[in-house]
Amino acid sequence: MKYIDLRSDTVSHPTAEMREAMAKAEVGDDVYHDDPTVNQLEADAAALLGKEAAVFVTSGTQGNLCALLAHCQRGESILIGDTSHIFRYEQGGMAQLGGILPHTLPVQSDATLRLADLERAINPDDEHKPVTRLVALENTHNMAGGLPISAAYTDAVADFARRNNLILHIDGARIFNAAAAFGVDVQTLVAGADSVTFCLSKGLCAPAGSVLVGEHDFIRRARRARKVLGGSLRQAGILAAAGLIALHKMRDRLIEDHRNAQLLAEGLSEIPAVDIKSQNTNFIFFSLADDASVPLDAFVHILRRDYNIFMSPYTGESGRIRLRTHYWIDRAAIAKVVSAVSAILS
Ligand code: TLP
Repeated sequence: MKYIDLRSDTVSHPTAEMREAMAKAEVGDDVYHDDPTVNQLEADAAALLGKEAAVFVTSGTQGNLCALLAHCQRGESILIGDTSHIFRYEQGGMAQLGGILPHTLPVQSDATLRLADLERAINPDDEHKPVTRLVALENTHNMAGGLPISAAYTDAVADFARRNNLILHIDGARIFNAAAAFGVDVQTLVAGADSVTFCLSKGLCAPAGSVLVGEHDFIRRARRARKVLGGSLRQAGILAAAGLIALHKMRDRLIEDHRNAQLLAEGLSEIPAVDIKSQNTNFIFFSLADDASVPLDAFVHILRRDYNIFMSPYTGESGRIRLRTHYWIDRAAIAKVVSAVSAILS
């Protein structure tokens, strides 16, 4: 890449190996379950996460929506973090298209929901109230600065869900970053979940696509939801071929992105006008000191115009800049970013 794009890990491009595999992919019509490459991806994804079945979806947003539509009836409610991606950044698809009511709870600084809050939020069997059907967690948590949540916490929520007859869904868009951060097998992070969405196209570099996993019957309903959302692709094996490489060859290197994020945060923190707010997994948040030589918008503009470095002010939290490391951000890029930021702010 001629530019250095730190706006998100979603900007990562497919690798040369992915492009080659895509060109050679064996394909069929996936609506007939006839695409061998999609079938392989779904089987491998289900096995890797320790679930019965999987469905390839176009995006994380679609995976989460298919899950909610397959789990819940219209008029039912779900318990979900107030800063979760599903609630904040998926256009309220659950309500818009599924008639599902989000009951939001405060996300704690460690990216968890308090069990006591969950307990209190369950509606009693009362004809005035929507039926509480599901709990949704997010791992890693985007708005909490990319914090991973532990297997022990997820198990506790799963246990709570089982005791209360609730379903547990995990938005695991970056679940492999969480697994890398804790150094655990991904199965331990999702063991108690009924369903998990994860993305092939963020840190794992595939050009598009996510996977939703769960029990056979749930996946059958989720496939129906995918169809009505217009997400059933035909020769999707072209995309699944890149997804297979993402799944099998890109997970183990995510820890490198985390180390690079740490290095970048360390480098930036030595610049007096930079205030690092947090660094977790592949995320960094920082702000500029009040007396910085340029305001934030101008800073972002100059970085792009003069250095080909892309950063974006985080819309959710004004005054902050969010950076993400990924496959295409290497040590040389980090050095360039630190020196450009230093030059602009000196
Ligand atoms: N997040 C994107 C933007 O939408 C904000 C990003 O750049 O981080 N769950 C989580 C936790 C996510 O961060 C995202 C994408 C999604 C779901 C949705 O995935 P896509 O973009 O594939 O629909």
